[in-house]
Amino acid sequence: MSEPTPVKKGKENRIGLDKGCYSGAASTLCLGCGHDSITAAIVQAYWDMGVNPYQVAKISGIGCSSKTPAYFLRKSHGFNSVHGRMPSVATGAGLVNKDLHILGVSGDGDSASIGMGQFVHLLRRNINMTYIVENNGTYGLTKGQFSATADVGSKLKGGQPNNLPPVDLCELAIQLDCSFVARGFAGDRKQLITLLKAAHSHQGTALIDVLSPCVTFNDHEGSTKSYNYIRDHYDPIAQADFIPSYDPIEIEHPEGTSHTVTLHDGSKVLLTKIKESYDPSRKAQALSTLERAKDENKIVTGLVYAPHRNEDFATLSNLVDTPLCHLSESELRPSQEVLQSINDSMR
Ligand SMILES: Cc1ncc(C[n+]2csc(CCOP(=O)(O)OP(=O)(O)O)c2C)c(N)n1
Ligand code: SF4
Ligand SMILES: [Mg+2]
Repeated sequence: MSEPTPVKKGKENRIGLDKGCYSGAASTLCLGCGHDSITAAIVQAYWDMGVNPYQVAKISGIGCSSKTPAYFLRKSHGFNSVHGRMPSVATGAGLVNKDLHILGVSGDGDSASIGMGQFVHLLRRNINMTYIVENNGTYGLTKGQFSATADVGSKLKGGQPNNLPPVDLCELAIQLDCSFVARGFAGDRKQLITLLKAAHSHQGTALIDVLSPCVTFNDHEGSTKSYNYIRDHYDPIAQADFIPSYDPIEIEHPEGTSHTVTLHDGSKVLLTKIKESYDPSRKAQALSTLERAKDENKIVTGLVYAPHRNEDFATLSNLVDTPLCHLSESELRPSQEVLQSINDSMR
């Protein structure tokens, strides 16, 4: 993969690249698919931030959602893996080269069904990455069966209701102390771009569960993952602004009406009060907010949980500063004496 060359004509971002460097192949998804809106938000967010596409690795599983990395960041590294196995490939890539930004893209089927075991352990390990679930409550690619995130009572196109309780990926992630948990909606591009920027600046796993209607198989009357249903039940917890570390940080909101989350690179997320002062570091509040919203038939979006959990898996594993992939063979191979002492310590 060759590094993108800065262009000096037209509109370029702070590293001199135009937006074309952040797009990809033409989408082959159905017209109006929520996943394409997420792609557009990713292009905008990464271009705005001036992320070097060459420093990003896009990893996905299988599904319409997992096809989307072909449609953005054409100059980035990419690996379209096996159904439900994005987390283990992302873990490997992130540990072997900790200088790369890992951007995982998955679906609700990919993460909440076949990949559930991988999803759970990735969050426990706090792998340094952005993890996007493009959640449409259905297996889009295999023509519209219920997925594990479908709500009780939600109906298939043919009218059959789902009678199994849904997996709420955000609640599960909070229980596992995921260090950044957000919910977005493909139809709210502005909020999603803010969440993507904050996720990128976060060190550790940043999960964004994005409600992303499947217009072909799950956008009808009776579905709780349709555009109309989500718009009617939409409830952002707070207005969120992202202030990157390289911008002057001036906060003007009066005391008690806002909450600021400082990210590891010094960037800030400013949550401005809508209904109540929301502190995303409190686990019980985060869980009760999601549960209360369900009782009230609402869908909460925004940065739901961001506890102070400092150490990602690479740090906990005591990795050396140089990315493992840049170490020479002699640096990687322990000497006979070192091997012997390791063996002796285990006797
Ligand atoms: C091991 C394996 N099992 C089953 C499949 C069939 N399959 C392909 S995509 C998919 C579900 C995709 O659903 P989701 O992850 O929600 O993505 P969407 O298409 O809805 O974006 C299934 C079951 C497969 N490709 N591999
Ligand atoms: S089948 Fe559904 S999820 Fe797949 S591309 Fe079409 S609208 Fe999108
Ligand atoms: Mg799906």
